[in-house]
Formats: sequence, C-alpha cells, structure tokens
Amino acid sequence: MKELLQYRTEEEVKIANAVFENIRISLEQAVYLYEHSDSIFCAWLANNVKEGKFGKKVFYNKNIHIEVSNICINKCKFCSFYRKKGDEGAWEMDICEIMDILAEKNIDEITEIHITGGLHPEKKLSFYIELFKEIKAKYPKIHLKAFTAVEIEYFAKSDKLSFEEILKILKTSGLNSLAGGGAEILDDKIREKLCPKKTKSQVWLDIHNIAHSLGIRTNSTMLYGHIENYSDRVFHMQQLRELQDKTGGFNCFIPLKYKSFGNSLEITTEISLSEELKNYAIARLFLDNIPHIKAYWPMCGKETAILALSFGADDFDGTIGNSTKIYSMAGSVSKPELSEDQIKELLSEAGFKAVERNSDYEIL
Ligand code: V47
Repeated sequence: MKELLQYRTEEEVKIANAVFENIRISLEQAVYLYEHSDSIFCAWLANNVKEGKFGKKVFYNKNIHIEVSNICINKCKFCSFYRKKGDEGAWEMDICEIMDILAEKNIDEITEIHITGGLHPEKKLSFYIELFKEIKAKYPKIHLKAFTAVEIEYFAKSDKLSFEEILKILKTSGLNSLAGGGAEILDDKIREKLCPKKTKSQVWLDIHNIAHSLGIRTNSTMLYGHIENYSDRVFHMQQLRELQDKTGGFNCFIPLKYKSFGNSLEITTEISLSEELKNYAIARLFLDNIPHIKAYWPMCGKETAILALSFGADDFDGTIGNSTKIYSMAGSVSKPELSEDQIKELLSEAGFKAVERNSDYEIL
C-alpha cells in the first residue's frame, strides 16, 4: 500500500489511512476528494471498502414500477416527468387499470412493486389505502415500496393528520418501505431554486426518522450535477449519515445524476462520466453507515451502472420490466427492461457475482 501512496498528497495519504483503519472520513476530507483527487484514487479506496463488505457480490431484484400518474402540482424545475391535468402526455390510472397491469405481468416472478404517484390533486390517502389493500389481498407476498417523503407530507396536510398517523395507516394498509426520492439536495436555499414548493429539508429528514421509528425502512437519494457545489453534496450526505447513526433505517443511497432533457431548469450540460463515477466512490467512502450504494441503471444506463460497481456501488436495482418513464422522459434509457438472465450475464461478464435480493437485502 505504501508504494501506491507514494505520489499522493499528504491529505490523500491521511484519507487512505483512515479508510484502511475503518475511521470515518470527515466532511472536509470528502470535499477534498471532490476538489483535488482523481477518480481512480477514489475508486481504489471505495472498491476496497465495498469488497471488504460484499466481495464480488452485486445485488439485484425482480421488480416493477407502477407510475399511477404523472400529474403533479409541485412543478419541480428539474423534473421532466410531471404534467398538469389536461396537458398532452398527462396520465392517471384507476385501481382497475393498475390491477389489470399487475395481472398482465408475471407477478409471481416479482418480489417488489415500486409505486409513485406524484402530488395528484385528487388521488390522496384514501385512494392509496384502497389500492394497497387490493394489491396485498391478491399478492400477499409482494413488497410494496411506495412514495417519497414528499407524498407523505402532502397526505398529512390534506387529511389533517400527523406524519406518524399517515405512516401508521399506510403500514397497516400494506406499505412496506418508502422510496428515497424527494431528497434532491437537502439545503433549503438550493431547494428554493430547484423546487420551491417541495418538502423542506428538515421535514424530509423528519419523515424518514419517523418511518424508521415505526419499522418502515427507507432509501435515500441525492440529485446532483446541477446548481449545487461539492460542499452542498457533502452537507447533504452528512445529514443522511447523522440520521442513519441515530436510526439505522436507510437501506441504500442512490446518487441520481441530473438529466437535462425536457425540463425547465435551463442547465443543458450534464456532468462527465468520470465525475459521475467519482461521486459513487465518495458516497461509498463518506456514507460508511449506509450498507448499500445503488447504481440505478434506468437512470445512468447499464454500461455506467456496471462501471459504478468498480467505484463502490454494490446494487444494480432490478429487472424493471419497462415500467418506469421518469428517466426516459429526462433523456435516459428509453424502455428500461432486463431479464434476470441478462442481468446475470452482464454482471458476470464484468467479473461480478449476481445475487438476487429481496427488498430488505436478504439473499434469495
Ligand atoms: O426525487 C427527477 C429524481 C427522483 C430528474 O428508492 C431526476 O429505490 C435526474 O427517487 N434528472 C424520483 N434525476 C425517483 C427516485 C427513485 C428512483 C428509483 C429508485 C428509487 C428507490 C428511488 O428522481 C426525484 C429526483 O431526485 N429526478 N427528475 C432529472 N431530470
């Protein structure tokens, strides 16, 4: 190891020693990596950490998304998915349509349904209680990962209930975990520019904290590569790391690189592949207490997701079954779908061992 560090700066040597001794890196050190270190150095460290935890294993699951509607009143500037009611390209499904879609899919093969709703002016808590009950009555074993903290806040306001009451009701109706979206960058000054109507940073954290206290595990994300700087990214991850120290309730962290197509943010350049990969590595190094780092292939593409697995990521997400449009509408993979065999082949060709997991990361 000494030889590998001989051309490195004093600060890089300190960071490497901390990583190899299992000492947490500081906020300043993470910013240093972003500002001064190359991707390969970060990859070397992050990969060591990842392989120490999982060896060559890479997790995947068999999943589909149900995007109930893309009608959303929040109008976030980076979002290419939302439409106003009546707009061309707006859609909404009722419960029968959703049950028909599930009946058409080979649902026995699937272990997780990821449900997204947006902030639809009419579809609120009562609609989803009924939907979840119907799904669970027909498919009792399926894991329902649904909503972000943003929908939870929306339901709480419209039904005049506390976050805890909403989460308890949803849990009783069949909700198993919360998705990680809506985090964007957890800094209200940045949110004001990106998504002024969206849940404030502390409320996002509070809702995840309450979910964890109720035994509802959640994911976490970071939307990066737009107006934020490196310190903002690290501050974002710091807040996740602090909450995870307290609750241990986050399953994974998903870096989401800003995709510029079809939205109103007016940022047309996307960050480079090298920076994208380095970001996975720094996330792995900084978030020492969040077990899984997900390379979400429908967002970054399967080629980049495979590369990310050598930069600290250990989770590839799932088969998807061409069931999500959030990222295709923003310029990513147009019809995201991989069979289980294709995932296994992709991962094994890249030198990894594909391991099917359930939504709690238990190996199946
Ligand atoms: O919160 C929206 C992001 C998120 C863009 O929990 C964008 O397993 C980049 O959270 N460029 C929603 N990102 C999706 C999400 C998610 C997806 C897959 C798996 C999981 C999980 C969660 O998508 C939003 C926002 O951060 N997003 N638009 C865009 N143009």
